[in-house]
Amino acid sequence: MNLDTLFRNASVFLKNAALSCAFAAAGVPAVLAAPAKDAGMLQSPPQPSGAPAPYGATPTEPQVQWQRMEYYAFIHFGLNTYTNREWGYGDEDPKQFDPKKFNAQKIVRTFKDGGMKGMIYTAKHHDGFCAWQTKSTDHCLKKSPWKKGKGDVVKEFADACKKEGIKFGTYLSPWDRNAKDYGKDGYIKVYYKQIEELLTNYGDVFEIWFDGANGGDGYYGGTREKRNIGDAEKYYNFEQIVKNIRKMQPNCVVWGAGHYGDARWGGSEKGHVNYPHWATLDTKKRDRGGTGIRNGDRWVPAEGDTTINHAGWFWHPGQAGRVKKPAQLMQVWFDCVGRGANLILNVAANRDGELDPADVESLMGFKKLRDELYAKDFALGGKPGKASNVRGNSSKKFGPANLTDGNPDSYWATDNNKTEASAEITLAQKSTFDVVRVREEIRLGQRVEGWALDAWIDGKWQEVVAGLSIGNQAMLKFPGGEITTDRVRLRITNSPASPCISELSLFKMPDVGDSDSGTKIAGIKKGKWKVLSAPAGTNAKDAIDGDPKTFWHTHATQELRPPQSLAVDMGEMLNVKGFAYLPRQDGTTNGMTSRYVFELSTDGKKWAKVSEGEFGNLRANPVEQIIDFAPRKARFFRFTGTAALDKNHVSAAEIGIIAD
Ligand code: FUL
Repeated sequence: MNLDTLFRNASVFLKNAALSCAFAAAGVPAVLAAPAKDAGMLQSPPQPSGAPAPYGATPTEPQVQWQRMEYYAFIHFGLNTYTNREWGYGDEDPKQFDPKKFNAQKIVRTFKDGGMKGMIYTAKHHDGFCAWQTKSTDHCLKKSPWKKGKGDVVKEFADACKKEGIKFGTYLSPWDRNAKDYGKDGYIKVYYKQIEELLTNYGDVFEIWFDGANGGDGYYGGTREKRNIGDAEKYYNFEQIVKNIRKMQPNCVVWGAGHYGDARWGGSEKGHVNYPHWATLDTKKRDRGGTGIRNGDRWVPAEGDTTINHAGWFWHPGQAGRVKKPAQLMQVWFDCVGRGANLILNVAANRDGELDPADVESLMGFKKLRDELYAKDFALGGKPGKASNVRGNSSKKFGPANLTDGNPDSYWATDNNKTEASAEITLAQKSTFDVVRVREEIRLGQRVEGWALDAWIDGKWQEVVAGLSIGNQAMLKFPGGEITTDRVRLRITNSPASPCISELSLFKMPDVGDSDSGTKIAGIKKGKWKVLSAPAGTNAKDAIDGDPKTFWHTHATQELRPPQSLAVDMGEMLNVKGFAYLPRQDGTTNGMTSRYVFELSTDGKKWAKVSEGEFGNLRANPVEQIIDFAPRKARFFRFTGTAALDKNHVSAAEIGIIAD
């Protein structure tokens, strides 16, 4: 399905749907092109005299400082932690929230030890439960047994961040499946109040997240209905929200918020962004966030988001074996931070309020690999050699020595008409490396579109790697592997404006170890399984063949609309405790099941319903869903998809069974 159809058909908006709507909207006033420099907002240091004019859209200073953070934590922790859900319906009882061992400082210290520069806490997710002492709703901690209703998770995290010296940020879902007025004017007041509380009572907030998943069914004060809000940007009035935020916290980076925000989604929940990668968006063109828009009129850099555990954003029982390995996280690092975006990595807290040991182990393994990668910058302190051009002949201000001085604020620049340029660096000694990182002085815009690194090998210059965009940084591994040399040359091959390059670094890639995905299909072996019944002409076997690439879908000659069922004979009586649904993995959401019914039987005739519910967030994060229930003897199971995300059929890559 193409993206346009996706945006049109989605009944639940994607996190960036607000963005896409914004781009479609005509007549956006030019004044919105760049975030206004509000009172109290950090100001960029002055450029040296004779500096090049900025090219295109440029960042505010808070955006520059934010991009330099590179990496911070996400922590999903709320009522969903206790219900094994990714998206709570809004009717969950706050009494379930009772983390017996929650220690914010221990968690924050773990993040800090993992090299994270901050953390963002889900103060309220789509289910509407507020994990702070709010006056805006009673669907909050006041009704939880934890600390006798007097606890405040937001405060504990914010205070712990201050103590540990990392930054605190917050996520406040606009979509609220609990609020009775959601979709009406009344909710907007409630929501503004929540923003105000979070931004005025807890000290500095470095980033606030406005997720784009909006509208759909929910509890909504007991009405249990579907509510659509139309244009999210208009309904929430993000223009006003951002104005309010600037007054309360002028240095807070606003994530999402249609075309009023300061930072954008990276386009998938796998953490990576595309290459080339642009920090700009355009008020009139669409982009899912992964690439950005070259020469767009607004500076809105990307943040790649992913979760360390394959189980989802919230903690789920049995997730210990499903953690991403350090080697995989390293790949995400290169494909996100190495392309100029920031990385937000989720590590969920469990029902005790602690991080899962397997997640922490991987987090630390990942840190170790990055430490090894950055242990030595072979270019640092390197001596400048021949440069094709230095701006105004002023080596002190704009010479290539700035490339290797370790100071991201100084840069090598050329005269205005010299858009193709090169600069040589002699290294302190002959060195072996296989990674290069370059940075632009982004305060002057994202300029370069093509560059290459040459090395002096066997008595001549040889190109070892070529890149496209740079922006905050471009970090590339050499396709031909490591090289040994004491002379390199940076060549700017394509740039509409004179280049302003602030850093050139050279690193040696560590041995990252096992890069096996760590994703195993859950459940018992399916050797004896046979399809008992399925809609005629559909490839039901593909849902139980153990191969995640093949999938069953009820789209034979025509679409067979939900509900559609698949019944399986497992060949023996088992004590069944749960089931797993792996959505199709081919990048398409057609027939992806958003609601299901699951039944068991001892004879294949009489069925008992053991579970019914929703798979939340599959559109953005199509990972395996594991649903557990009270154990029950059965030889047969029946899976029914009762609603689909897109198109009118049901699909499944694998159905698994959790049994003794
Ligand atoms: C998504 C949400 O719907 C997920 O539940 C999660 O919070 C993720 C970070 O963003 O859009």
